[in-house]
Amino acid sequence: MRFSFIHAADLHIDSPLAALGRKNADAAVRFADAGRKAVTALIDETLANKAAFLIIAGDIFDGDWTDYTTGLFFIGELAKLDRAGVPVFILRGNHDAESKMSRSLRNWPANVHLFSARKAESFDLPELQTVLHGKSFPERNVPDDFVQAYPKAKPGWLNIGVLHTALDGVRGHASYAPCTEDDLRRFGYDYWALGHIHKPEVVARDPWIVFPGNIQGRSVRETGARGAMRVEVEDGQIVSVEPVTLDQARWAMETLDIGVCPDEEALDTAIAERLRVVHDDAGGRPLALRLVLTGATPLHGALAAEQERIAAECQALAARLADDFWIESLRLATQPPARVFAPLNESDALDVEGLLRQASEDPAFAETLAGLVGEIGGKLPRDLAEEFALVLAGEPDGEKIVTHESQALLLGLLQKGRTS
Ligand SMILES: [Mn+2]
Repeated sequence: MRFSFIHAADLHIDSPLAALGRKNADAAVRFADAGRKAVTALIDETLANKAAFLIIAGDIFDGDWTDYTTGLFFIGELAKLDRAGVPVFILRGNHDAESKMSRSLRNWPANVHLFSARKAESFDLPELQTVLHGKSFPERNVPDDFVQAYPKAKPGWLNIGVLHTALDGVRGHASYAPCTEDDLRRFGYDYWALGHIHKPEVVARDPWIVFPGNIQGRSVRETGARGAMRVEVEDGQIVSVEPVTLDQARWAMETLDIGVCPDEEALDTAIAERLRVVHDDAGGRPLALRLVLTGATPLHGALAAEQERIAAECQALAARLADDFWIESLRLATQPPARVFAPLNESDALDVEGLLRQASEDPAFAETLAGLVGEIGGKLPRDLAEEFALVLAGEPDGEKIVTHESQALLLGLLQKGRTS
């Protein structure tokens, strides 16, 4: 006997996506629609796969609804599965527990099985020799031993545990219903259908302990493909667990080393190239990108001085690829080039003086210089080093003064070199 099921979690229906609104109203609308479209994609995927059932392991809603349209949208989607005879197993997570309105609606489609919040319960699917165990969050905070109330495995059946948990709490989400992999192993289930952690992760394969992640990234902290897991079962054994991509808008964060770019033209080329790769990866979805520029570059000062224009240039390059490709933000993490510290008599076209002047206002440069001052101290003969340290320590802002003095000295030497 062969069948499949779909495991999803953390739909957070109608929760607002991070604001792009002020920069681009069209973008904001398309991103806002993505959350609901991803839910529709989940239902379509379940139907197209002829999945035996669908599991949603909590945080279906983000909190209380502003009105009933949020609930009615979800009910409408579930009804599509009901008409196709596909059961849905749902539990409430910490976010749902705060949604009073979702509890006030009575007329859910008949295929919806909601795990009780009063006690752990099991739903049998005898024709599939499969049983699902689960418990809803009665309120936002649950006792730490929450999972201990789950029932014993049913021997000879495929046992699935549905649980909303932070697991061991190392994945950067609030620690709800904490437990360890070993806690889960002891139950002897075949598959733990978890929810709560938004990043997809197959935590273990024996038994399967799986976070499908959220179905739609909601901010630049939730980058990359998002969706659900498709689980294949053959003769009572799980034979594959594969992610299915469902997100309808994509967030990305890219770091680009521009140390090799001698000028803005080269910079444009490097950025355009990277934008094309990121855009291809997003598969035609609306895309929001945070771009971080790094590297030691002669453009450092100019970029810092004109950050707004450079961001606009990036947006202009993105617009060449698609009208729904937005630069969420441009972050500069570049450094002045090492050549600033090169011998002064090196003949090159670089405006060292200009760079130094720009760099003198740059905290990163000041830090580098302070580091060098420290290094010099370390290399001096012991008695001189002691005196050097006393000079530094004797001033309230010793290092800063030395830094300024070194800069002044360098500039002075440069000027002298030019006029002589
Ligand atoms: Mn949660």
